[in-house]
Amino acid sequence: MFNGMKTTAMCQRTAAMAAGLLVGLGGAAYSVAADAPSIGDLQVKYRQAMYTVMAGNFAPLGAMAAGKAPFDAKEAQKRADRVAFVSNMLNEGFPPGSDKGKGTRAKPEIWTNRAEFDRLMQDLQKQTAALAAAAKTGDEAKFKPAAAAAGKACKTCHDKFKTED
Ligand code: ASC
Repeated sequence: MFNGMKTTAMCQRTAAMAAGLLVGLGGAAYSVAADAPSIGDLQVKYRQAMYTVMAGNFAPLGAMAAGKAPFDAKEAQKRADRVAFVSNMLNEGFPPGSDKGKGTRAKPEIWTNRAEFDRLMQDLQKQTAALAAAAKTGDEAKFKPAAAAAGKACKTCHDKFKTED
């Protein structure tokens, strides 16, 4: 009888603990799920990371092209190669559904007017390839207009498909 009561009490306590644990875990699982980035959020993060690499490498090129930094042929070639390389990856940053990710400044028109977006992206790829080729010559006179043209390709697409900074 005593043992039986004890067992019952223990069972109840164990059951209560288990229930508490489940509620706790359930709550934790719920809050993790609520805070977890969506696939769209992650796609936006990846996209923005690529553009951060683009900007980080284009900045010294822009400075050299504008005469704000001395022309350094080796540096120009290194940065231009990177910009040209990453420009060929950017398309992967705009899969269907990634129009809705957290913090994006990409306009919905990218997904509704894809042909125009693709055209501007191809122009960027062409201009950055030309910039890399110009930088490779080591000739500042060839580098400067090529950098200006690549910067213009960036800006043309931003003006059309990116919301204001
Ligand atoms: C940059 C940068 C851009 C482009 C653009 C070129 O360095 O961050 O978005 O160049 O300003 O016109």
